[in-house]
Amino acid sequence: MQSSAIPVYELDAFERLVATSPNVLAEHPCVVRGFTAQWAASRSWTSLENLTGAFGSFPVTAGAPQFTTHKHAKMCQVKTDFGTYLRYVRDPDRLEELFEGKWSKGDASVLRALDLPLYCGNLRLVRHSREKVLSQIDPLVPDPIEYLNDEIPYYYQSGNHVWLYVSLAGALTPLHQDNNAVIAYLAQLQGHKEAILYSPADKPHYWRRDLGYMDPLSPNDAEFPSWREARPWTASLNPGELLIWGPNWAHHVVTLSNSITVSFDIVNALNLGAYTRSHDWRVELGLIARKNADLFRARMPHPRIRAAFDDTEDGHLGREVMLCVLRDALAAPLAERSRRVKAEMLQVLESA
Ligand SMILES: O=C(O)CCC(=O)C(=O)O
Ligand SMILES: [Fe+2]
Repeated sequence: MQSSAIPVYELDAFERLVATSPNVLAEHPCVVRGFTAQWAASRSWTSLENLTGAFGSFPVTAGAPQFTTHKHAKMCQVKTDFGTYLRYVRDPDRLEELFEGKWSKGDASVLRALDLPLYCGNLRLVRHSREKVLSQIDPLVPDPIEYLNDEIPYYYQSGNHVWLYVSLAGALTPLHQDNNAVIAYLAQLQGHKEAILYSPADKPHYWRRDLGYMDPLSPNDAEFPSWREARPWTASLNPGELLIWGPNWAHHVVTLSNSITVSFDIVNALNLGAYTRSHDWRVELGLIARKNADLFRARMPHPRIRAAFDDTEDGHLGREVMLCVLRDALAAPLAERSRRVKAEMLQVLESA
């Protein structure tokens, strides 16, 4: 299908659009200009030296491509720390020396043959100091986009929802959907990227359960015979621009010039039900509960929680913990907005 250029708005025009059409992100992604300039991160996170000082010791992996979403895709990967990854970004020719003994998939010679740079996309920024990190990207969303993140129990623990991407020209994030049906944005602080997005309604044409996602730059006719029926929505992303998309939109992102990007995940009225029905946060919450079993058992002395701890399925434990937290919260006085969110989550979870 004919591709569509993702519409570009100045911040005030985008804010008027969202005010009159709150569900616009379900219709199409948007590029917004003039939002990130107000962030402290536009200055503090655009220096690799600052980033090394703030996050250099955090453990990460870096892959080429960032991860794979097709059964037959090849990949290289190293286990390292963010500071070492940033040294690689400064000087990619130090590949062999920096990652000696760190390869979990492939090695330096396979990587050179793949002709893709390593790309780290799993820095867990918010696990350690949420306020310090969120204050750098304040305000978190353009007015009047609503976000209910803070009303969702364990939101920032049961999933990574703030991402910092530092990437070399050529770095690839293959086509995928984000976990937990979040609304998400890419805020470009430095360098350029090119993104191709597809509506969830077109998914039968670009995804197969047995294979995964197609490559939008080189669709395989035999594997995805109806790929022409899927409409690609395209945008090039320049410094100071924000690309925002609705729940379950698939995206493929190529870094065109050395780049720094912040990504943030949003839950609001558009996707609270889909978020609640997702499996990903349940598994993470179940794992947190298992790691802190004594604390969770003591706080939630219920037979169903006890039984869920004996169940081997982390997602089941996560769901039971959430049910318990929601019921306890709703039994006490709550602000109206918080009550509304938790009541909807409880209703969705009880009926699923
Ligand atoms: O910027 C990229 O390379 C991809 C980012 C992405 O997929 C995301 O933030 O959801
Ligand atoms: Fe993504």
